[in-house]
Amino acid sequence: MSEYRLPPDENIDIEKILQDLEHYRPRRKGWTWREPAPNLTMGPFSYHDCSKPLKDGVPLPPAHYFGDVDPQPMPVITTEIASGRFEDDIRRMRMAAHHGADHIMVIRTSGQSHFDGLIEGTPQGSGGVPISRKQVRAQRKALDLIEDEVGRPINYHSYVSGVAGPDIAVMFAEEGVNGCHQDPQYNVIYRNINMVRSFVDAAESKQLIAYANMAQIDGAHNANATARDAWKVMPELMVQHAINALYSNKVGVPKENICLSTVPPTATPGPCVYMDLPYAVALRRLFAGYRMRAQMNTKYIESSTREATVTHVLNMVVSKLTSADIQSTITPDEGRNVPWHIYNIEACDTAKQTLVGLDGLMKMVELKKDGYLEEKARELTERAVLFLEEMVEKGGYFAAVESGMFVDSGLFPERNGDGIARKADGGIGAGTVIHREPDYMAPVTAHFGTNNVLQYGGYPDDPAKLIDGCTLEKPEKIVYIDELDEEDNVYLRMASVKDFAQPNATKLKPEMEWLADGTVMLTLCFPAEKKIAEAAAIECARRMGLKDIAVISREILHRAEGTRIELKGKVDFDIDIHSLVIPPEPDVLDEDELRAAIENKPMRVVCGTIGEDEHSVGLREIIDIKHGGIEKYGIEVHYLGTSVPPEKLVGAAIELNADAMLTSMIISHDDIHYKNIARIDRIAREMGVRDQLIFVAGGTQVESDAAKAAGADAGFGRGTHGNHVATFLMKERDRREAE
Ligand code: Z98
Repeated sequence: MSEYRLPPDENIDIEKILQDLEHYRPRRKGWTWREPAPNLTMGPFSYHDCSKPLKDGVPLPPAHYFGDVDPQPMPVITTEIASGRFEDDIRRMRMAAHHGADHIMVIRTSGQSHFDGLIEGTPQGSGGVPISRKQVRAQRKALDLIEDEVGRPINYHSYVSGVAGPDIAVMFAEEGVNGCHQDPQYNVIYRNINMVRSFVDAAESKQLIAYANMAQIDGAHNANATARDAWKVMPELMVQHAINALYSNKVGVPKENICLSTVPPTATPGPCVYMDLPYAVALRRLFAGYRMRAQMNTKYIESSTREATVTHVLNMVVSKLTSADIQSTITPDEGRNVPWHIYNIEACDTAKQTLVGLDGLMKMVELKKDGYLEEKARELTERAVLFLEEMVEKGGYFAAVESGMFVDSGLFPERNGDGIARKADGGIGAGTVIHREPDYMAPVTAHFGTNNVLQYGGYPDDPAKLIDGCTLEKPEKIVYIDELDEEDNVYLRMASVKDFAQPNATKLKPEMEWLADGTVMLTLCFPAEKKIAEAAAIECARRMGLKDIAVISREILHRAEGTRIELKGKVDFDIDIHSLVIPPEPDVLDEDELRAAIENKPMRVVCGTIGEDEHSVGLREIIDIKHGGIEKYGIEVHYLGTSVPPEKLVGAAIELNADAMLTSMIISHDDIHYKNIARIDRIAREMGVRDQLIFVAGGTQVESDAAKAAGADAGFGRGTHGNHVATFLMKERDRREAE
């Protein structure tokens, strides 16, 4: 086995992952939940329902105010990855794991449901990745390394529905896949696969899911995503959950591995929590003991990331008020169809931020046990029971599907006649189920039904013993196929972007989903109506040299006054890494050196925010001893206040015989900050004191070079601390004295 370990600050080497895959064996099988961390304290805070922290991760942006804490909520966090190239997805998995994902769902290439066998090799997919043994192995192997790095097990997941369900289930059990979707109803309703075949296949698949201790997610949420009025299918959703949950449990999957795929069915601008919460309460009550996988509502997602994020957050409020064992973070990806790295990561952060932000909520609030919430939850349950009764009356599930009972957009028992009807003897794979012959023998572990090994001298409790173990116990019996397609495989794809591949890349290109895809996104705002703005945005992108331009979203700021356009395009140049000019890290003297220098030779500064600028917080951070500002080193600071006129600043510097002037400006409209810098410089020159005064300008929008060009000696932007400014003042004084 390879000894490759991930270097913490270097890129993953995909070539190393692909080496020796033939001999890779999964190091564990089965699903892992997060470990609770009761009484967790991190930095200045105590948490109430968080899980064990990560060994290494990327905290939320404001964490640096709080000692870089990165608390992890209790639910397993899912990220769905679907770029079509598994080798690029591995890099995204590493990013997602560092942002808190521990459930990686790999979407399949479109049409894989209808393949009636396994795919081999690593062809490129569309809308997802062709799931094959090699691809699964490579990703599971990479995840082993990634989980060592973050210090938490990562669950790997894909789909077992479809015509080749049992074949895939065997492969997943062999390869240590930790979770999967499996629901025969999905085949029947959405993929038009024959019902009899689907339910027989499901028994076999579920047996393997039970054997490998995988978590299973059902497909009920698809009714929500498909029905015309998604919120009206709530009773049916419960029935679909019930059918798959009970069927799985009877086959042998333990309840705690059976996850209901539940979606809050409504979305804004509907009063969604008012409608979704009773449903969530009813579901959790009816299915106590099963797990809840809270998927977000994707049915109504449009292309605004902001809007999708709010829906995600509202969905998680429902999760928090009820429960979620797995929280999905599908947010902008599925709805917007821009399945990019950045959206996976944003959505993981949205989940982490929301769930941690709501930590301890249920210690303070309680759902009402009477009134609307209870009555509505009860009403929905009653409608579901009536649905089930009608199904039984009709002659069972198959008859009910034939009559179009499912995915009808009426709120049961109301019917709209727009359900999806399938024939029991129709669909893909119809007539392919045959009775076992009396001498049928299956000397394999985890097979549904009779193995018939006894008559061949075998042991019914250990049927594979007859052949000295099947592939589940003896992975060396697996026939590993590297590649089948000479023109469509990972080696060729990687060769085509060889110069860009880390760790030894020589070139860089921006990317959104694939190495060197060259994709960029632009946000533009035009003072025009939608159609004009869209055409103008495309023209802008064309003149900027982008290729393959496509608009992603349009948002009206006002019908005539403004439209916001987001578009994507590709750049056709690449950047030579070695030609890049990387600015040096800020030069910072240590605290003792700074103190000693000031003690040796005191320094006095005058400062203020300038012009019409009332924002004093940033400047305070730089000067106040409390915030680690320059006073701390003994510098004498004269704070003149806010909105100080430039003349007054220079005048005060002369009057106090100061060594330096410090200004801060946040307002940057019409470049007023640079204009004020130029005025201060000019006044100081006119008064003949410029050479005696060091002049430092700061503010969030201040760029060092532009500030210098405008007339300051230095400019300090976002992220500056007192020690940066103090170091500059010391060094500049020394430099001037040496002249
Ligand atoms: C999700 N983003 O669930 P093909 N089986 C079941 C499914 O629900 C799905 C598939 C198979 C969603 C994804 N679900 C939607 C029960 C898909 C997928 O290969 O696309 O047909 O299988 O998280």
